[in-house]
Amino acid sequence: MIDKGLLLAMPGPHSYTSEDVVEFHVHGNQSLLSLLMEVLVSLGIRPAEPGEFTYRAFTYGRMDMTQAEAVEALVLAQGDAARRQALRQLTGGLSSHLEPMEESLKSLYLKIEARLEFSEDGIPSLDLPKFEKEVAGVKDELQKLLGSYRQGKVIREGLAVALVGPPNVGKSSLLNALLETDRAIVTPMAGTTRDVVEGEIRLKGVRVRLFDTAGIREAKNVVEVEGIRRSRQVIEEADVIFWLVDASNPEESLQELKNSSLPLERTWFLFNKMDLVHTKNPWEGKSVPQDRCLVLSCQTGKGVEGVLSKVEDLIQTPASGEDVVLTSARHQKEVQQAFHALENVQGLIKGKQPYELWAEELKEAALAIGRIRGRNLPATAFEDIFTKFCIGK
Ligand SMILES: Nc1nc2c(ncn2[C@@H]2O[C@H](COP(=O)(O)OP(=O)(O)O)[C@@H](O)[C@H]2O)c(=O)[nH]1
Ligand SMILES: [Mg+2]
Repeated sequence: MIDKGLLLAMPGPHSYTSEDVVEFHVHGNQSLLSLLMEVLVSLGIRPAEPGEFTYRAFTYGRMDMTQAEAVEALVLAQGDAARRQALRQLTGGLSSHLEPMEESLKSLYLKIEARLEFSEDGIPSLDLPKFEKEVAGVKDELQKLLGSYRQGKVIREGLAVALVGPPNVGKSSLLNALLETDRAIVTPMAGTTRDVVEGEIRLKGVRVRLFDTAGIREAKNVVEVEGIRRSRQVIEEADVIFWLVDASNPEESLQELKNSSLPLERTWFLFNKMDLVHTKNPWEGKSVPQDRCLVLSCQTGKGVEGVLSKVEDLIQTPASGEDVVLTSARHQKEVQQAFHALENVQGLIKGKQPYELWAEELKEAALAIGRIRGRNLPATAFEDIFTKFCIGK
């Protein structure tokens, strides 16, 4: 006797993998579990590889590759939006979007292939305008999917927001205000924050990670220099950069900006300490894009809401449950490949190149989309995908 427990028998083909499956439910005691495993192994059973159950489910056709990958995404989902996204993929949302595209690509390919093989048999000549329109249609769909990838990444991994700027402009104060705690040390002394301080909030079901950084300036102290190096690292990796400006002394903050070479398409300018000034538009006459400026005061709390809603705007989760979003780098790579192949087809048509070359590209596009759903994947790809899974899934 090892334990008293429950044995669940799940006959195929209705089990998770489609095979006959038995589950032991026992008490969660480590030595008990080891003993039970010992007994089972002595009976010729072995522990599962990571992702093996899902791999088997895939092999038996219980799910396609996008659904198998969604299992792992669901386990790892951070936040509500990521969970919904994974669930949509698990129930076939992405596949049902890809299937008609693959079909269209195949039929385009076959149209060309038929004319290659039976050129003398009097097949009507190709309706070129219609053909070109169909190619452009699929290409548009692929482009939309590619556009959704960044959005998908935010849903899955969350949004990283960097609070940067020179010392003493109120970066740590803003972090605390956004987190509604005293997470970071705030003092009137320049150079208080030396390390990156991280905090997390949730907006629209998405994880938003906030990074408070050491103020960027010419520093001699080795600790501060290291702090500034880390600030630059955070800037490098952030999705959104908030460059803080002391509204009561904007020149200095903006001077430092010139030396910092920020990626402007990801940067917004927050004029803090508005309680100290009388102007409404402190950016006037300054060389910053006006439509990227916000005002606030961490002291009074006025404007902090505005910063939060700016972050919300940047999240853009799919509004309806219908939107299909690419979340995986593997999928993105294949869609990109298909997209390029269709670009090539368009070039070949324009250049009046032979059908053989069109067929080659169309086939490549169809195969790339098929690979997303797990068709014709090289054996090594399965290993790459499933070894990332947790054991027992
Ligand atoms: N008057 C005023 N002072 C502020 C405001 N925000 C921060 N401070 C003060 O500015 C100083 C530096 O703030 P801190 O958050 O440490 O700046 P950091 O170096 O950029 O992290 C502290 O004395 C804060 O109390 C604000 O909105 N108004
Ligand atoms: Mg600070």
